[in-house]
Amino acid sequence: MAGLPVGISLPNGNTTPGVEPLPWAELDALAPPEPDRSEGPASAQARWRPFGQPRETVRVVLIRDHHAWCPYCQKVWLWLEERRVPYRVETVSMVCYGSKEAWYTRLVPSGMLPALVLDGRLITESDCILAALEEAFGPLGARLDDPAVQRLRQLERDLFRAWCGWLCGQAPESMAGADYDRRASSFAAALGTDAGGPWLLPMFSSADVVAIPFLERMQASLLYYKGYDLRGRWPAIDRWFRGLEERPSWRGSRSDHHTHAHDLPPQLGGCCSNGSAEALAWARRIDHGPWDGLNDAMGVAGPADAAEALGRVLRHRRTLLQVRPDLGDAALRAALTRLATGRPCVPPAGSAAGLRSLRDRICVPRDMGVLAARALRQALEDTAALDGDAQGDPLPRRHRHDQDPRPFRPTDPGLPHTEP
Ligand SMILES: N[C@@H](CCC(=O)N[C@@H](CS)C(=O)NCC(=O)O)C(=O)O
Repeated sequence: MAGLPVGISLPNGNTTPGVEPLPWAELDALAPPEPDRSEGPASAQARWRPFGQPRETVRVVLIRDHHAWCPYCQKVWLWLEERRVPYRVETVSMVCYGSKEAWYTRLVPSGMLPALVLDGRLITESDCILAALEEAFGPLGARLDDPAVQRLRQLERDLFRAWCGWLCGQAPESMAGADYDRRASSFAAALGTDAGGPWLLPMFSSADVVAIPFLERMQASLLYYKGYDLRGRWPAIDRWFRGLEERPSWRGSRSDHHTHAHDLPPQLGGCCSNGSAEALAWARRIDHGPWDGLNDAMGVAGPADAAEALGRVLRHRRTLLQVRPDLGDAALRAALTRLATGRPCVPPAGSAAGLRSLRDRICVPRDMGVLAARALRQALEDTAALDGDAQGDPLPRRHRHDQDPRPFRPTDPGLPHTEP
């Protein structure tokens, strides 16, 4: 009976044509083949990025966290992509969502990320890593020790400290908010005056790269917890983000607001909402959708984004159904049918909570790109809504063990042979 139209009763009593959940074989046929991610735009799923060089000549191994939550890792990752330095990737757990792999703590006893191996030499601390990369491969735009870059770096670090103080509730709300706003004004002024835009210096450079991961997290978290729209408030910062949205390095390494709103609390020891009407409205939109056009200029998710999401879920469907028994086979197929065909598809009764649990656990960019994730969140939500209002189990705030990567990477060998 797969694919046959069925009547769906809407809350207003009308009926709309829908389809029955497609069988796995038909969904598989609709998914694109897994692309070669070693070339083309940056991707969190790529393990090799040789940039046209023979693999045996690759001198760099980047060790970052599995879920791409670590901003210091993203800083190095962006630099490698922008400078087109060939590299290989290894991934490791962060303590908030898993246990550190033994090979990594043997290599880096503190377990801190990122680490980089350059010509067999281990380097830790993201600033030391960038300095070593610059030494070996040349600068990305202005040099890191250029006084102009140092001055801009200071602005970003001041903004970072003000962000932590405000978001984590370390200072009284109104003082901390005003302090952040003042620092954001200085950052926006540097973008507006020094360069003529959109970048911090006349050319895109390391000055931009070191700021990107932190401003990305500020934008998401301040909307969600404080109702403060960094892009909306400062046109020069919005222009900078619009420029970044065109760059494959950022499109492939960036996260989305939902992922950050829920990955930051365990990393920072908690994020405090100010409970304002704006914060609550943004939080509702980020958590419950609609996600298309949410606070950026990325455009709306199209068929290629839906196909990306479909392919990614199909690849992991067996593990997903094992680790989330609340998500039944037919319910998942119903949501994927919606995603693939755009047609409403009624899930089995009682599946809304399981579908929404999965909606809340899509992790960008680990699982897929921003637009693909929007398409999938929407398909899961739209399908759940046909069953009812039940929400999924709440996301934990002190840890994210619900994101344990091990079931998805059973044979990951890591880097056991690298010498410190
Ligand atoms: N100063 C360090 C900071 C790196 C850092 O704080 N890394 C965090 C992740 S964002 C970490 O590895 N924490 C251990 C963990 O979460 O497992 C650098 O710039 O590399």
